[in-house]
Amino acid sequence: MSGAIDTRAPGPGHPGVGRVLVVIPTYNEADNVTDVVARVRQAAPAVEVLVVDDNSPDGTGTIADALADTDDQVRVLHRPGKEGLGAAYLAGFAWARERGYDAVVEMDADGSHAPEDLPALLAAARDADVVIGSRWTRGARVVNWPLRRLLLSRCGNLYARLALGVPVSDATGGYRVYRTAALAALDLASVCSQGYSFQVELSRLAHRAGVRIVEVPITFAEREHGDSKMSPMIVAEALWRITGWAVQDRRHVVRNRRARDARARWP
Ligand SMILES: Nc1nc2c(ncn2[C@@H]2O[C@H](COP(=O)(O)OP(=O)(O)OP(=O)(O)O)[C@@H](O)[C@H]2O)c(=O)[nH]1
Ligand SMILES: [Mg+2]
Repeated sequence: MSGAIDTRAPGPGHPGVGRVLVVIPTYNEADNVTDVVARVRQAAPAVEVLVVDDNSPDGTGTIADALADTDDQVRVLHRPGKEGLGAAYLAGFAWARERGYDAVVEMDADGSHAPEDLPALLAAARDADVVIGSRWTRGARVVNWPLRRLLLSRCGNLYARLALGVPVSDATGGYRVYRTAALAALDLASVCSQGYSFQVELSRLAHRAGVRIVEVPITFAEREHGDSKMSPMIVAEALWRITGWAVQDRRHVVRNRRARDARARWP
């Protein structure tokens, strides 16, 4: 399924949050997609799932189609080729908005984001606009991650916090709930990230829009099957984009201060 609006009956909705769509982007996740979808359906039976597959050469899209054929609460959005995590999520968000979902969840297909943590994230979404499943808040656990990945995540988060002033411990984390009303308040048309800077970009937009952001501790585990799509290019993209946003934000502050001073001189 891709372009046409699906007319199947909407699901019953998650208590206190409403209709929830869990968006799972996939690229070569044939060994993971069945398990992660089954675990989501088990952990939060009222939610619906959208697998967004970028024409994975390993046949992930066909496996996802078979899951959708046997479960009305699972759908698949097929895209013609690999365009990065950010583009896949934006397509999933648009799909959710067109169909009137109340909240969307971002979740990796590789098992790093435990579907069993989803009820806690959704419970927090009753009183928040954005819920970030955090690896770096009290009560969180990170399992089996090599030291270089731990350092990369810690340093990336420190840089994002210092450079952008985003008041969260895990601005790079990709396990999240967004209320669709809050997403509508973000300037998604301006989003340009492809890789994991997408998460930082949305954290910055949410902070600037003044929506309520809360963090919930999660257990994050290294993937057991398939290959990571993390690459030096993705790290480089995050570095130069965060630096660019920081410069932009500083210019904005300076412009505002000058305008305020000018107004004070000419009452
Ligand atoms: N549709 C789509 N999904 C993607 C693309 N790149 C990555 N993904 C998916 O996005 C999720 C996160 O990708 P990972 O490879 O796990 O990258 P990561 O979690 O940042 O890196 P690791 O921590 O090393 O696993 C997985 O479900 C991937 O299959 C893409 O270009 N298109
Ligand atoms: Mg991963």
